[in-house]
Amino acid sequence: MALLFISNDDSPVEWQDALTSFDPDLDFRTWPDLGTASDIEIALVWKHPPGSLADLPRLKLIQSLGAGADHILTDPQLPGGVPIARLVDSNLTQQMVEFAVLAVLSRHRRMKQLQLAQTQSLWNVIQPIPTHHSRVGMLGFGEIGREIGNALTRLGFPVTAWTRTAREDSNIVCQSGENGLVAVLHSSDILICLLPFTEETKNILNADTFATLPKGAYVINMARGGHLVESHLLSAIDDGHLSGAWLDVFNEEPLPSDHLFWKHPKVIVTPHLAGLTVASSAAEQVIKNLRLVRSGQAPNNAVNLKHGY
Ligand code: OXD
Repeated sequence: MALLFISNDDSPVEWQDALTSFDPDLDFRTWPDLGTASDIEIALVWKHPPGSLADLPRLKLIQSLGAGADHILTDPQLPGGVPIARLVDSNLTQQMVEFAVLAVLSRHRRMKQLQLAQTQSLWNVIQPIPTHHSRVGMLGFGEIGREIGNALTRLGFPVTAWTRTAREDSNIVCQSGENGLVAVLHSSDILICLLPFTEETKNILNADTFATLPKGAYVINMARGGHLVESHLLSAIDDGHLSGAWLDVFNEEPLPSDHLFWKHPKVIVTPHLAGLTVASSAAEQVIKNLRLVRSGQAPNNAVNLKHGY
C-alpha cells in the first residue's frame, strides 16, 4: 500500500526522507506518477488538482500538508466517506506565534513610519503607545490562536478573541455570535484574522467589519485571502479609518505583480509564509494517522465536515 504526495509548494524529497525515517517500508509516490490507483492508501496533499483523488478505490485518508483543509474541501469530486485530517504541528504553531508577535509589535512600535523616515534621512522619534492601550482582537481561537493569545498577553497586550463557540477554558476573554463579534471588533486596535476559511467566514473582513473597528485600527490577515474583501480594505485605509494592514494571504497567490497592495504605503505584503510546514517535524503525525486509519480508527485532527475545518 502506498502514500500519494501532491503539492507544488512542498518538497517531495524532504517529505519522503522524513516519512521513511518513521516508516522505512513506506511506498512513497508523487503525483502524477501514482502507479496503480488501488495501491494508494493515503493522500498527502496541498492544493491538489480537483478530481485527482476521485479514483483511488482504497483511499483511507486525505491528509492536509497544512493547518488548513479548505484547499481540500473545495474539490467538487472529493471521494465521500474518506476522512480528512489537518496538521497540528508545534513547529508551525511556533512560526505563527512569531509572525503574529512580529506583526503586532511592528504596528505597535510604528515600524512602517520609522522605515519611511529612514528613506528620508529623518530622525523621527515616535513616542510608543503604552502596551496596555494597544488592544488586540483575534478572530479565531483554535490551537494556534490560543498560543498567539498567550504570547501577546505575556507581552502586556490586552487580548480578546472571537470564536464560533463560547469558550471558558482560557484566560483570554472569548466571545461568540454576532454580538460577540461586534464587541471584539469595538475593542480591537489591532485585529488579527486566524479563522478557518468556510462559507460563514468568507469575506468577513469587509466594510462593515472595518467600520466597527475603532478609528486608526490595524488589520493583520494570516488566515486566508478569501476572508478579505480587498477593495473594502483599500477604501477603509485610504479614507483614513484604518491605519494600515499586514497581509500574508491573498485571493490570488502569488499576488499579481500589478496588484495595488504591493506598492501601498500602508500595507505590508508577505508571501503566505506565516507558518510553513516543516517535513521533519510534521512527518511523525502523518505516519501516526496512517497507522490509525489502517487499524480502522479515526485520524487525529480530523476535519469536521459540518463545520468545514
Ligand atoms: C496552512 C497554511 O494552512 O500555511 O498551513 O496556510
